[in-house]
Amino acid sequence: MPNFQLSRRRFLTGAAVASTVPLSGCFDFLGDRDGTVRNVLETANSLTYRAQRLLLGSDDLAREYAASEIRQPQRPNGSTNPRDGDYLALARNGFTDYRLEVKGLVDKPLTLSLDEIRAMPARTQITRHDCVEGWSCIAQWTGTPLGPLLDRAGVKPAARFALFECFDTMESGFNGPIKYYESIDLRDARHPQTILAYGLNGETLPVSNGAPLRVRVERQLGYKMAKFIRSITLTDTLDSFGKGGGGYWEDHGYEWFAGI
Ligand SMILES: Nc1nc2c(c(=O)[nH]1)N[C@H]1C(S)=C(S)[C@@H](COP(=O)(O)O)O[C@H]1N2
Ligand SMILES: [Mo]
Repeated sequence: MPNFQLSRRRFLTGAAVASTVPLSGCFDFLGDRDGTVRNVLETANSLTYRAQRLLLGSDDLAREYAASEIRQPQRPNGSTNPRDGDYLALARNGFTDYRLEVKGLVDKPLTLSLDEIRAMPARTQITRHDCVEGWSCIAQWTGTPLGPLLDRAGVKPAARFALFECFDTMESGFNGPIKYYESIDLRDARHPQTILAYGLNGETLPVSNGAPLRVRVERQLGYKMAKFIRSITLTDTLDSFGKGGGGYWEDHGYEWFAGI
């Protein structure tokens, strides 16, 4: 990333912190990113989504790393082995019968096989995954950029969010199993590093990390990056999904916008 952008962001970040609430500890996103996870949480809680959006801009790239900086496997977290029958049936077949559905506020709903998705433009990036629990991993992700895929479906002007529905059950609710879901705004959906990943560290994405498809949203925390994606719905409201928080963990109190 060019230097002037870095210093612009550093300046703006500092200014915003000074003008809102006092935060403790290191707050340097650039110099000491490893120390920021806990502060990131404070940030997400303290600054409004709108303010973070202004600071981060729409298309600044998350830092990318060299292959030599991959020091450990991507640590599987959350659901690592879905037991849902429909998922197990697909997994048994190596996901040849898998179809990604793209639906909702689109001109042309899509049903895409993995082969079709792998034939689309691909992007490989080495990035750092920050989990809200306080650990990070650097890994190489390969997938197809989400923006052009959405263009294929033709997103209607009223759409504001891309919502991911997943195969894995988190708990049983009154009306049946409650499955993982997540959502991002269209700005993040169209960000150049937002990909539907099917490859991890040069291999096929394993079940434990979200096979056959998981999203990478590199400027947000790990819980935003839905694994085991079965569909993407374009929507103008998050109210009609789960408890309306926009994601499984958001419905349990996490912030919807988890910028880092
Ligand atoms: N479907 C689904 N997606 C999910 C989760 C999950 O439990 N189910 N956990 C989230 C959390 S909290 C993290 S940190 C990452 C973990 O991704 P990894 O297993 O590839 O490290 O996935 C996120 N996406
Ligand atoms: Mo996480």
